[in-house]
Amino acid sequence: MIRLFAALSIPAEVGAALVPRQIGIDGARWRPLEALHVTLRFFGEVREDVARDLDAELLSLRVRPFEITLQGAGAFGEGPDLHAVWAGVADTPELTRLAAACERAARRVRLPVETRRYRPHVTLAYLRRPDPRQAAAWMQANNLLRSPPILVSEFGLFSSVLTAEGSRYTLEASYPLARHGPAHPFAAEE
Ligand code: 3AM
Repeated sequence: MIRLFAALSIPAEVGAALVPRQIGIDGARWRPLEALHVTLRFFGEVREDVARDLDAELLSLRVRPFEITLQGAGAFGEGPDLHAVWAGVADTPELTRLAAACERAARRVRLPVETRRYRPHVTLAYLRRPDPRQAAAWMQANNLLRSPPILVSEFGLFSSVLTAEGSRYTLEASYPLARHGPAHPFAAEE
């Protein structure tokens, strides 16, 4: 079994501008620069043969490159349940369509349907019972965050391994938008 998700990587220079914002909440597990991403679809624990099918489905998606802009800041959960703070993504229909295409790919390989609404974001920290005043102050201080436009010309399939320091992600395959090339490890095993 392999724990997989599809995501957009954040360019290093955009990520580097987020790092200075990773302060001000005691006990927060701030995510390292290399882990910053916009999840398109979390697939969960997947059998290797299903992963190969999923890889083929993602490879067959036909989506044109587009731009996204990171905008605003927010949190998942409320009060004692507040468990993550993130940078938001400005409304982008193309991004919603790409996420929906990943959802359809997941359904074609018979993974369980995702019922939650897609809310694109870049998780900056995971939290456990943070001081609510610190969390509120962080959101207020970062609410005007806005990145330059980010060209999305590919997306990735990442594996995730849980470690003591948090999840460690590995890029397993990448899928150029518009025209898809080779070099896909799951397909190569066939
Ligand atoms: O995009 P972020 O970093 O917020 O929270 C996990 C992370 O999201 C999420 O998938 C991303 C890569 O691990 N994730 C983990 N378990 C999940 C689940 N059961 C989940 N998303 C939905 N359902």
